[in-house]
Amino acid sequence: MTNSDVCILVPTLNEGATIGEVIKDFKAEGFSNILVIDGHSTDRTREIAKAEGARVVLQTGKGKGQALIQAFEIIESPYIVLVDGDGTEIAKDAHTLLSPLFEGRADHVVGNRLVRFDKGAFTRLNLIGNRLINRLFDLAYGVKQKDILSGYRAFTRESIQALELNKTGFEIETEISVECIFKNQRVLEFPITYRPRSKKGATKLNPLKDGFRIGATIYRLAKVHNPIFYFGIIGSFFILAGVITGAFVVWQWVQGITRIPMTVLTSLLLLFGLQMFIFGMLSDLIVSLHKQTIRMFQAQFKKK
Ligand SMILES: Nc1nc2c(ncn2[C@@H]2O[C@H](COP(=O)(O)OP(=O)(O)O)[C@@H](O)[C@H]2O)c(=O)[nH]1
Ligand SMILES: [Mg+2]
Repeated sequence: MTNSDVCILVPTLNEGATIGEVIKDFKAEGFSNILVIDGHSTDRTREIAKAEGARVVLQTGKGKGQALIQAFEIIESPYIVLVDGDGTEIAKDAHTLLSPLFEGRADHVVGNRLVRFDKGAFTRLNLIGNRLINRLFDLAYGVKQKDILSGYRAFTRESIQALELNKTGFEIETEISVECIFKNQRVLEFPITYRPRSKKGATKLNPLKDGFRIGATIYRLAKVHNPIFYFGIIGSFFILAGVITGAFVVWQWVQGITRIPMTVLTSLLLLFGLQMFIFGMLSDLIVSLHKQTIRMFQAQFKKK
C-alpha cells in the first residue's frame, strides 16, 4: 500500500483562489492521483485544476453530496482521501488519516477540526452549530464522535461503496457518519489543522439553512436506528402540552370551575404522547430483531 493507491478527491464550487495550491500541496506530499469534481464553477477552478495536473470531472447534478456520490462511482483506487478545495485543511495531515487504513485498523478515518483549529477558522455561529450537531448525533446514535461534519476524511473504496448515500447537499457528511454506524464500520478520528478560508473565496455553506437541514437529517435517520429517540421526541412534545393544559384544568377545578373541553383535550394530548412512546418501544423491538437477523446473515456469509 503506497500513495499511488490513493485518490485525492476534491469537490469544488468556485474555489479558483485556492484549488491550485491545494493540488500542489498534495503532489508535494507524494499523491499524484487527484480528482476534482466540480459543481459548474463560474471562475477558473477547472482550468487551474487541469493545469496543475488533476483529473477534472463536471458533476451532473447539484450540491456537494451529489458530486461525492458521483465521484465514488468513478474512483477505482482502493483508498480515497476527501478534502475541501478551499485550502482550510493541509495536505500533510493526509498521512495521519491514511495510516490506520494502510495498517488495516480502520475503514473510515475522520479529521477532527475542533481540537486545534486556527483563530478565525470557525465563526462563533459555526462553532456553536458544530458542537450542537455533534451533541445531537451523540444523543441520537449513542456514538461519541467529535466532528461528524468534517470534510477531511480518508476511507477505503470498499467501505464507502457499502454505504447507501442519497443526500445531495451538505447533509452528506452526516449521512456518511450515520451509514458508517449502520454498516458497523470501524471509524477513527484524529485531530487535524484547520485554517481560516482565504478572503478571496466565500463559503458555500449557509450556517442556518444547512445547519437546520443537517439537524433534521440526524433526526430523520434516527427513525431506523434509535426509534425511542425519534418517537420519544414527538411524544414528549405532546405530553408536555398535555401537562400544561392539565395543570390549567386542575387549577381551575380547585377554584370551582370545571373545564370540560380542556379536560378532553388534555386526555387526548396525554394519550397521544404516551402512544408515541409505545410506538417507539415497538419499533425498537423491530430494529433490534432486524439487527440480529443482519448479524446472523453476516456470520453465515463470512463462514462461506
Ligand atoms: N462539486 C461541488 N462542490 C461543492 C458544492 N458546494 C460546495 N462544494 C465544495 O465542497 C467543499 C466544502 O464546502 P465549503 O464551502 O468549504 O464548506 P465549509 O467547509 O463547511 O465552509 C468546498 O471545496 C466547496 O467548493 C457543490 O454544489 N458541488
Ligand atoms: Mg471548507
